[in-house]
Amino acid sequence: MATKEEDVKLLGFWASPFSRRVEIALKFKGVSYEYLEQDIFNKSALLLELNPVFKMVPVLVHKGKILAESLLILEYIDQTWKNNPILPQDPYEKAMARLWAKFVDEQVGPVCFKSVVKADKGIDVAIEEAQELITFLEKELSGKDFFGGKTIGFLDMVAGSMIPFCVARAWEGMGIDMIPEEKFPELNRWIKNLNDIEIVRECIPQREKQIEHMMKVAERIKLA
Ligand SMILES: N[C@@H](CCC(=O)N[C@@H](CS)C(=O)NCC(=O)O)C(=O)O
Repeated sequence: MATKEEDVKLLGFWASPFSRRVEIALKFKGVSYEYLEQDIFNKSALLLELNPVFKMVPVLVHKGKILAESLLILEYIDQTWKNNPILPQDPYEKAMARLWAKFVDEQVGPVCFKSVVKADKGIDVAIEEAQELITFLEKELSGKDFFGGKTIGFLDMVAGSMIPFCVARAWEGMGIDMIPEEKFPELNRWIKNLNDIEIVRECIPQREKQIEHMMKVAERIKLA
C-alpha cells in the first residue's frame, strides 16, 4: 500500500480534465501528494522548467522524476503503486481501454467541443455528429456500472474527467443537453455512478465556476 512519504508533486489546473484525472488516480491509489495549482495563461517558471517541450499541465514529479501527458502519467501511477489497479490486466482489454481513451481525448473532447462552438455546418449537424461519436461510448458501457467493470478504471478516469465534468458543462452553458437520458441511458447511469464516488466528487471542478470558464474558452475558439 502507498505510504505517506511518497514525494509526489502534481502541477495542475483546476478546470483541466487532464489534471482532474491524475488527481482521481492518485486518490484512488491512496498516494499522498502536494498539489501545485498553475495559471495556464501565465505560466510559472516551474512549469516551463519541468515541461519545456509541451509547456502544459499536468506534470507529475515523483522522487525527482518528471512526467507529462496525463495518459502516460496514469499508466506510470498504475505501475508504480500496484494496489487498486487502474488499467485492465488482460492485454486485449488493456489495449481497448487505451484505444477508447485516445478516442475520448482526440475526438469526443476537443473535436466535438470545437465543432459545436463553431457550428460551421449549423448547430443541428454539429450536435448530431457529436452524438454519433458519443454513441460509441454508450455501446461500450452496455450492462456495466463503469467502463472498468464494478469500479472505476482507466477509461472512467479519462472519459469522466473529459465528458460529464468538462465538455458537457460547456455544452450546458450553451443550452445544449448533448447526453439526454432517453438517448443515452447507459451514460447517464454511469455519470450518476461516478457522482456517487467520493474521490471523484473531491476532484471535479465546481459546476457553475467551470461553466463560466468554459464559456470563456468557447469565446476564444469562436474568435480564433
Ligand atoms: N495531452 C495533454 C493535454 C494537456 C493540456 O491540454 N493541458 C492544458 C490545460 S487543459 C494546458 O496546459 N494548456 C496550456 C497551453 O495550451 O498552453 C495531456 O493529456 O496531458
